[in-house]
Amino acid sequence: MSNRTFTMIKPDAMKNGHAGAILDRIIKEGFRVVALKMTKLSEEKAGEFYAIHRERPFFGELVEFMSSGPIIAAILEKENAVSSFRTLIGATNPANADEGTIRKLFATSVGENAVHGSDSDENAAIEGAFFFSGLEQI
Ligand code: YYY
Ligand code: MG
Repeated sequence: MSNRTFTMIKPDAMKNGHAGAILDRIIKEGFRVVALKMTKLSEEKAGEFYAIHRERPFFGELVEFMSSGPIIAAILEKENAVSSFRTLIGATNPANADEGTIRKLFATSVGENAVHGSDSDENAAIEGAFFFSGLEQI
């Protein structure tokens, strides 16, 4: 089991001023920041990142939203990082997210849900490498 996951603070949370609170919560929950940057995805890059969802009805909106403003991308380290972080962020739809989770606290809607979290060790590695070179990982 890998001890790393990958996250993005999405454009809604950035625009709504929640980036600091979200990073603070992540660090207080015991995740170590391995790599971190603010960037903005082009539509092409957002489509590439979410290629697995290409056939889903929400794909167009997802790509438009994820390229609509800056994001913060980060690689995080903690024991059991992928599932521990998925628990911390809560369900995809904030209406179904547990009390106290990041999505319950900060998400706007199912589409604009504040944060990304990798769903497997394999995807965590792929997604981390999408944004960061080995030299950028401390
Ligand atoms: O991993 P997670 O982000 O919780 O959900 P996914 O099922 O991987 O979907 C990725 C992304 O797509 C989700 O965070 C918001 C968006 N989305 C949507 O807009 N509408 C849906 N019904 C499902 C997902
Ligand atoms: Mg997912």
